Amino acid sequence: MGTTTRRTLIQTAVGGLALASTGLVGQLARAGLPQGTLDSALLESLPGKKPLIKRSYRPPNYESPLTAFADVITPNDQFFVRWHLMNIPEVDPREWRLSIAGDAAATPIEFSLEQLRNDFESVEVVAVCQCAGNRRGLSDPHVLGVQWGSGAVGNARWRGVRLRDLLARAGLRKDAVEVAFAGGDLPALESTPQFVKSLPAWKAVDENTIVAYEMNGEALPHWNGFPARLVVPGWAATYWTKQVTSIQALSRPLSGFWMNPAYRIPKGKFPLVDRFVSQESETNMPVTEILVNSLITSVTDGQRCPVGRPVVVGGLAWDGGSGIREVDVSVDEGRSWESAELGTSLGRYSFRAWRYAFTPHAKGQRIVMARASSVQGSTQTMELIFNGAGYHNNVAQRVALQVI
Ligand SMILES: Nc1nc2c(c(=O)[nH]1)N[C@H]1C(S)=C(S)[C@@H](COP(=O)(O)O)O[C@H]1N2
Ligand SMILES: [Mo]
Repeated sequence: MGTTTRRTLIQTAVGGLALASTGLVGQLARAGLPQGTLDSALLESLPGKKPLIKRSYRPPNYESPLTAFADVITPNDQFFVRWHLMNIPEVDPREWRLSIAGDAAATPIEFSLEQLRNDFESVEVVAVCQCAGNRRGLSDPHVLGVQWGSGAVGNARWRGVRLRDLLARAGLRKDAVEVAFAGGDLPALESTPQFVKSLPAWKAVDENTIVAYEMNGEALPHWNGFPARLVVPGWAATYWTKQVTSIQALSRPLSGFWMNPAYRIPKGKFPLVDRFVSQESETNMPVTEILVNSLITSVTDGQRCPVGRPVVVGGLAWDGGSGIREVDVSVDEGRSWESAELGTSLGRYSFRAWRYAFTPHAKGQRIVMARASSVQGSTQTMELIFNGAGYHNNVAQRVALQVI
């Protein structure tokens, strides 16, 4: 990383400290200002990114503001950023190597970026990358962890090579139970475990699981895993290892902090279909696929709307890969629901746009809500399914409009 870049980073950090010490955000929150105002008080730029909402600086955790979701494809420079560890190297693409080994790989092998680009069929998938903890900050009661609002999610067109093609070249054996992934990032303290995650073998060899070297037609941004990252369509982003350097085919389940106790949910509490059996315990299981969800993007909390004029309630919906069947909108706080019009599908792993127009005829507060349903048959919940880590928040959103 060049000196200019580093200076920018330091200035950003100092700006963040100043903001925290004046307690501006706290004051705004106490004044009861809408979420949009609170978020804009936290806007900050990382090098190469437009302003994002800072949740922490070291490690860098920045979520996308609502403006990033104007289109079904989230622009690279507004895509959220989430890292667990402090030391994120600047990777030289000529020196970068991806090794594939492990006790369930008969012929361990290593690839350069050139080889990934030239020696394998390149494939494309549009897929939602969502942190399992998206909306954790909205959990009631409050839970520990990065206090994400609704912006730890994004949708991109990913291009790369099928993981199963790479595994085949490494001689993947039939006794492989899991495939593990490590990136280039390292902890600041030796006592902090490296970020290593695994997938069940069946998901690793799914034709849609890829090692991506392109995002929306460009190289991946540094903050989103340059030069290559895992893309696991349908599954929570914890499995989407960035700056991936090592892949291990394993005949036994992976242990380690980031598999257990991290990213665990109580068994049987969520309507999930995909199983990660080798990691399940009596009482809990790892997060797997993304729950059906939606985001209202066309109107915001506290927005003023003139009486007698049409209001468009629109946004995005997504799920864990079955596709969106329907989005229902309520303009009377959930008493009645109408179907929204769906936009073109970019594939079952993608965000899907939707919209519904109505005309308010009376002044006063108007609560609008959206609730998506998936092809697989799940619908967003009306009440939070509470869990201690604040994962999988897919409560139907409420936005209060002021009709004037
Ligand atoms: N190497 C590495 N990859 C990682 C992580 C990490 O800390 N290190 N975090 C994961 C988690 S929890 C999330 S939510 C996504 C975030 O992807 P993004 O920063 O591109 O939005 O990266 C995943 N891949
Ligand atoms: Mo995450």
